[in-house]
Amino acid sequence: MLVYIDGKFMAQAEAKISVFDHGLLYGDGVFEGIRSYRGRVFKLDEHLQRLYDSAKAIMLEIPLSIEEMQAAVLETLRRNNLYDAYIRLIVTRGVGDLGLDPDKCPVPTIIIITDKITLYPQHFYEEGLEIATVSTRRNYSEAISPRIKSLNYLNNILAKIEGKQAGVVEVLMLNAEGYVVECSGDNVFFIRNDVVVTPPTYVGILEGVTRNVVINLARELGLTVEERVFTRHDLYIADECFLTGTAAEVIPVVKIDRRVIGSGQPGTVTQKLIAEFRSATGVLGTPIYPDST
Ligand code: PXG
Repeated sequence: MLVYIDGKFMAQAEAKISVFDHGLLYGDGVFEGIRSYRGRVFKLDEHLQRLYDSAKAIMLEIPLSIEEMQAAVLETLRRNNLYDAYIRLIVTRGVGDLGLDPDKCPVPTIIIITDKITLYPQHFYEEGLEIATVSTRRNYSEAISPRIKSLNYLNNILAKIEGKQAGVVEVLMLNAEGYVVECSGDNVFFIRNDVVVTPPTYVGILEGVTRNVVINLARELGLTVEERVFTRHDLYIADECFLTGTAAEVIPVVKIDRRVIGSGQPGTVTQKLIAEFRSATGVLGTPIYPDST
C-alpha cells in the first residue's frame, strides 16, 4: 500500500516521519477517518470541512486548499487501486524542536493512509452491542474541545481501556456535569415513543459525519429528531438505542451497564435506519474513478 506524505507516495515500509514531528511529541495535529464504498468516498466534503475546521480551531494552517486535499485523497486511493477502503488523513504541526512552541514548526506534515476496510462482525448488527459507562469523563470543552478531532486521543483511549477491562467493545462517556455525551469513537442516539434523541454539539461531542447523515435520514422517514441534553436515566428507559460512526455505521445497542434496553433486541426504527444508511452509502459519494462509476 502506498502512503502519501507531503506530496510524495511512499511504500509502506518507507513511509516514516521525523521523531521531532509535534504530532508525535505532543499530539499536536488533527485527523479524519473516512470510508469509501464501491468506488465512492462517503461524505468526503463533510470530512474535509471538519478537518479544516479542526485545524482552524488549533490555529494550524493547512498548506493545501480543500480542493487540493480532495485530489490528494482520491489520487492515493487510485494508486492503491482501492474501492472499499478506510482512509486516515492526518495533518500535524510538523517538525520542530523539543519545546512546545508551535511557531518552531514551519511546515505542517500531511499524511494520507489508505487500507482495505475491516468490517465489524455481522453479529453486532444482528444481536446488538452491550456497552458500559466508564468513569473517565469526556474532555472538558474549555480544556480540549471534543469538537476538535485532534491527535490527542488519550481521553478516548483511557475510556476504551476501561471498557476492555469491563469486557465491552464500546463505552458510554459522560461530560463533567454527568450528562451523556458520546462513546470513545461513536455518537449515541436513543428512541422513545418514536422520537429520536441525540446530544447537541454544545455538551461536548465530536459532531459525527455519520450522526448528521442519520439525523437527516430519520427526518426524511418522518421521525421527529431532537438534539437535547439527557442523562443515563433516559437511556435506561429508552425503547431503542444505537451508535453511529464511520467504522460502525449504525449499530444497535441492547444492553447498557448490564441493563436491558427496550426489548433486548435491535429495535425496529434502528433496523430501518441501518437499512437506509446502507443504501445511502452507495449513492452519496465522490467517485474515485470518474470514468468507470
Ligand atoms: N465521536 C468520537 C469521539 C469519534 O472519534 C465519532 C464520534 C463518529 O464520527 P464520524 O464522523 O466517524 O461519524 C468518532 C469517530 C475507528 C475510529 O476506526 C473512529 C474515530 C476515530 C478513530 C478511529 O473506529 N472517530
